[in-house]
Amino acid sequence: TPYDYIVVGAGPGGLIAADRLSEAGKKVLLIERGGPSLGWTGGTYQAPWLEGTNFTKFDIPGLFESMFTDSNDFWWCKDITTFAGCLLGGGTAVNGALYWLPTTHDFSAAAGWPASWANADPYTAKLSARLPGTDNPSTDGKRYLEQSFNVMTQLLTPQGYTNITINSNPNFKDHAYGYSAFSFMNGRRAGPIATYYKTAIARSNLKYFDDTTVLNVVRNGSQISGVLTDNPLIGPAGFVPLNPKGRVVLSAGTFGTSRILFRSGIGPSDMITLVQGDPVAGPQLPPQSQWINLPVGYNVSDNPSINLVFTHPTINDYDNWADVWTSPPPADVAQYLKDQSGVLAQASPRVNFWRAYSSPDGITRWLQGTVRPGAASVTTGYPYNASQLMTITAYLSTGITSRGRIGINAGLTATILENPWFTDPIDKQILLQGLNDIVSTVPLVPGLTLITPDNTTTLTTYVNTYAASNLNSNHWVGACQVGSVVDENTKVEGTNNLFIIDSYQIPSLPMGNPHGMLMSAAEQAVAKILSLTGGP
Ligand code: 6FA
Ligand code: ABL
Repeated sequence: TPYDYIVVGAGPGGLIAADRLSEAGKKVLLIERGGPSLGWTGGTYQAPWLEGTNFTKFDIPGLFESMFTDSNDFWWCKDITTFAGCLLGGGTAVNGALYWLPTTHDFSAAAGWPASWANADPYTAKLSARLPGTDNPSTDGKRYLEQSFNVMTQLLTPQGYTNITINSNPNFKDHAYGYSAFSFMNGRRAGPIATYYKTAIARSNLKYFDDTTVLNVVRNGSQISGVLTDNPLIGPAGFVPLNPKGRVVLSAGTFGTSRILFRSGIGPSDMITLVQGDPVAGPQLPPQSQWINLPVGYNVSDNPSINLVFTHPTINDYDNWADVWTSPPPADVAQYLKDQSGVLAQASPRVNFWRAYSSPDGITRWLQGTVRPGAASVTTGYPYNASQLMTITAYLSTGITSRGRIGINAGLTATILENPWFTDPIDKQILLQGLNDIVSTVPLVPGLTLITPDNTTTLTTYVNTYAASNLNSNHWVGACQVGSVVDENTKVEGTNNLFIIDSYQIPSLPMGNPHGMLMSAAEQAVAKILSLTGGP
């Protein structure tokens, strides 16, 4: 059966697209390569202490840190060399769920958007009506493991910071700090799954296929006729056709969407040549005369981030989250299972802060900090108390000028081709300045000790020798300047009916962790597509 719209990928972009298109009465097929995540979606990944409940690892916010330490980490895409979620919800099924309503700057010309995108407020309002977010996720209204908030108040107040409710004032992002906000609801992971997916899947005009990978779009020149998948149950030899006026929306994430484009003969010729050399994918390419040469994979950006690890006698780091999956404290389990309250109702972050920096090139760059009890790694010559760890991750955010390139290798694994961090030395200079400012008031906070780096390493040396791969923030966004890969309605240049709605079509990094901003962008993108003439 042909479809009006085929949406590829059930991450935040794809779920919003699928929900709004099906709400408009279109016949929609949503295809996801992974399986279910949350318990009510059919997910079954449970620790023994969850047996008999419908809570999976993905439902319980407090299990977030165990995503990185579980040996059975089936949810990460195995053919992408950075962290990416391959399951219902994509990154939002496994991420820290820090949730920030976008700023005006996030959709401005300075951020790379065409003027037709500048008024994002109605779309952000649509998003927050569905998913308000909370900085107080435990259902009993209490805050847990909040010791780091007091430490940060002592550290940041002398630097001129103001404590605010961050999502009540999205544009206040200079010398502002507050409680971390999340896309959780009712003490559970929610995001686009508990909202957009929930309404989409209930509609009879939406069909959902999971465990199905889209290999390429099938096209004759500029006209897409359908998608080829690895699942013969979806259609003959895995092919699904579009209606004559139908459209494909790619929402497979920055890496996944790029690979589908290459495999469809769209992108730089060096990437398509690699596809040509693959015995399975090569024969599916359109003839070379129909290749569409676009800078797919260029100009990608990700926040460079640097961890500072501290100890403070008041901090309880929850045993650094080490046993949270295997043997969490029984009282916390009982409390969570009773009414979704307590420590397990929140992911690890506790405090976020922002500061703006003017830079020698005239561009304002923002620094964002995320504070959590615990630490991913400690390198120190000091003796220290391992149950009193606190990490500040400092991200260089909006204004960053460094860019890199992603693509595929000969095995068609999606990978970084050129690192996107610190290609502009000014980015490094400003992040270093930010780190120096953060630690400038440590002597004013009794008991607070910076242990990584310790006193044998200056911050300058620490930054200069920080492993490039550790700078990764998992916040990949691409380049979509009009006339580059997509036009201002998110249509891929050189095609009639191929669209992109995901992190790939975001031109530059937003102020905060991106999933809130990119869901607002998805609301706007799908509205633009629906109002475009010539469609189904
Ligand atoms: N963003 C935030 O805002 N706050 C956070 O706290 C936060 N934390 C993390 C985090 O802790 C980790 C470990 C990671 C990896 C990311 C984090 N992010 C955070 C970033 C945020 O999750 C991402 O920016 C966001 O999920 C990107 O959304 P996209 O729509 O661009 O893409 P996804 O990768 O989420 O989804 C793509 C979907 O397509 C997946 O479900 C995938 O399985 C599917 N897919 C890919 N290729 C496909 C194919 N060929 N066929 C079918 N399906 C495909
Ligand atoms: C994000 O936006 C980042 O993409 C994640 O890297 C980050 O989580 C979450 N939000 C929460 O702030 C961190 C974990 O806290 C670390 O334990 C882990 O080592 C790191 O991700 C890996 O990138």
